[in-house]
Amino acid sequence: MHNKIDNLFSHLWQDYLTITPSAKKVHDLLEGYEFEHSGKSAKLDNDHIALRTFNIEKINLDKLAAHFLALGYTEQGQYDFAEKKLRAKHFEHPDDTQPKVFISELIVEDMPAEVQQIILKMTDNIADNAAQQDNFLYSGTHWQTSTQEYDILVAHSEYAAWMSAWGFRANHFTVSLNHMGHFQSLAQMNTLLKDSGFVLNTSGGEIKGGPEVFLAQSSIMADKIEVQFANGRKLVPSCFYEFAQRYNMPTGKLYQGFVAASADKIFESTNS
Ligand code: OOG
Ligand code: NI
Repeated sequence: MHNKIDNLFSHLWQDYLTITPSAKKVHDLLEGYEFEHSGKSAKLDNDHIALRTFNIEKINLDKLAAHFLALGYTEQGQYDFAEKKLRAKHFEHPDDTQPKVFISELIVEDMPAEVQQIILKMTDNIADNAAQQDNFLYSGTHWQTSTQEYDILVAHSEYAAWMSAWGFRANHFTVSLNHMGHFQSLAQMNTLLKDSGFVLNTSGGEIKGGPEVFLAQSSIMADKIEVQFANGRKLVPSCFYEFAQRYNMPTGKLYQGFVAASADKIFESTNS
């Protein structure tokens, strides 16, 4: 089972790296920094990944989640983002050294008619059983959209536009600060990131949440990558890296959930 989980995350990671040049740079920077300052060779620990989709039956949140349920994960939390027309669930493995998974879906029927039309056209030709394929979670787009369609989507939903450009893949990995020797706080890590030229997502502040909600999070803005659309190329946001510090609850157990108010702002790391 663990080999299968490792194998899935390794595919997701490789796919993510191909469109997120900053991720490799951040990864090397933090591992190097840990080694220099704590003397031990350090391997970064991934707190969680996130996946996105549309609430269209054949490819909805539950279809993506099925891949993780088959690997022993269970559903642990539900979140609503009324303004962004999104809902989400998070999944955990009984072995809490395995990364958590955050999956969201856009509520398509709550979008304006022209947005719904574009999404239905994009997803119409996807086979009913496509989401069951082993590689579905890192299969990218299954459609061709134009830059005009992207522009219509982006005006109404950054999330829908991101999906049109990138499809099914991890949109971020997350460095777990709890597993690092040198860094004591997210603020300290953010300073290193900024000094190294990375741009933080400042929506809702550089640090979202904190000890009072048992989870502090920050992220850098997504890289911008040229995408081949049906009618030409366009530079659009791809994926980003997140940083998370978890705190013990009064029970003495480390909090494993997410925080809706913070997640709402983390989504904006792929805004154009
Ligand atoms: C997910 C945003 C939420 C978190 O850690 O709160 C999230 C997304 O951008 O798809 O990852
Ligand atoms: Ni996240």
